[in-house]
Amino acid sequence: MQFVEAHGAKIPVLGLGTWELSGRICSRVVEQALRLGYRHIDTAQIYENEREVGEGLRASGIRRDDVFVTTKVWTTHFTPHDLLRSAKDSLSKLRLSEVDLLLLHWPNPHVPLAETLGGLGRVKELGLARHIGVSNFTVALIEEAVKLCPQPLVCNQVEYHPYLDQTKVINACLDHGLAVVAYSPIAKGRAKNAETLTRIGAGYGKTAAQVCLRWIVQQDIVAIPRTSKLERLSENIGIFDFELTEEEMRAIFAMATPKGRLTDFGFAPKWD
Ligand code: 1BO
Repeated sequence: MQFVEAHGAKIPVLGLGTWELSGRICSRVVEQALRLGYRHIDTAQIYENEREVGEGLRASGIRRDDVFVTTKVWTTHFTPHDLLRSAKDSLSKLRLSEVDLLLLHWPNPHVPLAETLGGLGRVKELGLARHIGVSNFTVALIEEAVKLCPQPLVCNQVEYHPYLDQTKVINACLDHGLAVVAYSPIAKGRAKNAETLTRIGAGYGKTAAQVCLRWIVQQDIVAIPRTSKLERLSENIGIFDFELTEEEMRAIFAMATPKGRLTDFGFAPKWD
């Protein structure tokens, strides 16, 4: 497995997203993913599946230190006191003594960012998270956060797939040494039927989804596709034995459309 490095963090370039996975399915998918070679699992407090993610981790038999585990704090816990309590609660559900990466899940304009970042830094100082970062931060918020945060932020996790041009936010992350982690990397399944991806994949004996994920990791961006289907786990990890040409990369960049964003919650910040 390849890694993306940022401020001392070594993040496996392919991970398993667990948004909307729950119960027995969640623990089985996590266990199976780890057995297949995944070494990066992404969860969040708001997904309400940290307990099952921890169960899958233990059932896999893979050593804790060999797996990169990310969780996220929800916006309602952004005061330093709540943030610390929330991180401890996540660890207790996961049955871990620390996570590899703890993220602020979405910006919350109602709590001063300096306060929240101070609290996040404190969680790291206490050894409850090896690294800290953010998710769904716009360019303006990244600029503000890197100035205010007492510790280096190692990533910004954002929606990213061929239909969504994220050049501005990606460049802002790179300017400050943050890794980019792509959620919904197959565009919630839409990319599976894309003509451009299917055509390119035919030349390599790969599916459209595999070409899509390859396009992301070939940009040194971490992809965390979610699936509840065991056969898709193997498909999604089968992207390390071929390489897209520059022309193919460009053809996929050309798929972006102005209305490509799929995740648009009412509380989300206004994107640049
Ligand atoms: C509300 C959860 C969005 C994906 O992390």
